[in-house]
Amino acid sequence: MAGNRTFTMIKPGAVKAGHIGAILAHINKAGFRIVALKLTQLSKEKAGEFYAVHKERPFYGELVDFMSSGPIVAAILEKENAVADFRTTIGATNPSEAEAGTIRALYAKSIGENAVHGSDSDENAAIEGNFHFAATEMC
Ligand code: FUP
Repeated sequence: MAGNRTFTMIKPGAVKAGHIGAILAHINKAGFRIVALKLTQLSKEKAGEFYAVHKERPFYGELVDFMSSGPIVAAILEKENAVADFRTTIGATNPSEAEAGTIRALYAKSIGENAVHGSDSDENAAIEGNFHFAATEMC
C-alpha cells in the first residue's frame, strides 16, 4: 500500500439518495483507479469497530447508528499520493466548509452524514482496506 492507495466508503445517506454512480464517476475523473469495490451493509458491531478511534466522542453513537443504517459502497483506490489527494477530492469533514466542487460539497447533507469516508494516513488506508476486503478481492 506504500503511499499509492486509500480507502473510501460511500455512506448510507449518499447511497439512499442515488449518488453511487455520480460519486464513482467523480472519483475516476479525479484520477483514481478502483482496486476493490463492493456494496455491503455494516452491522452496528462492525461500524463500531471501524470507528473505534472515535469511541469517546459525543457523536460516536449517532455515527455508528448512521453507518449501519443502510447499504454502503466500500472501495480501495489507487493513485500517486492517494491519501492526501483523495482528501482534497472529498473536501472538509463538514460540508459547509468543503471547497466547491468537492464530493462532500456536492453530495453531503451534514457533518454527520457527509457522503463519503476517506482514510487519513497510509497506515489507516491499509488497515481499513483490509477490514473490508480479502487480498483476492483487490485487483
Ligand atoms: P474525516 O476524516 O473527514 O472523515 O473526519 P473524522 O475522522 O474527524 O470523523 C469521522 C466521522 O465522524 C465523520 F465523517 C462524521 C463523524 N463526525 C461527526 O458526526 N461530528 C463531528 O464533529 C466530527 C465527525
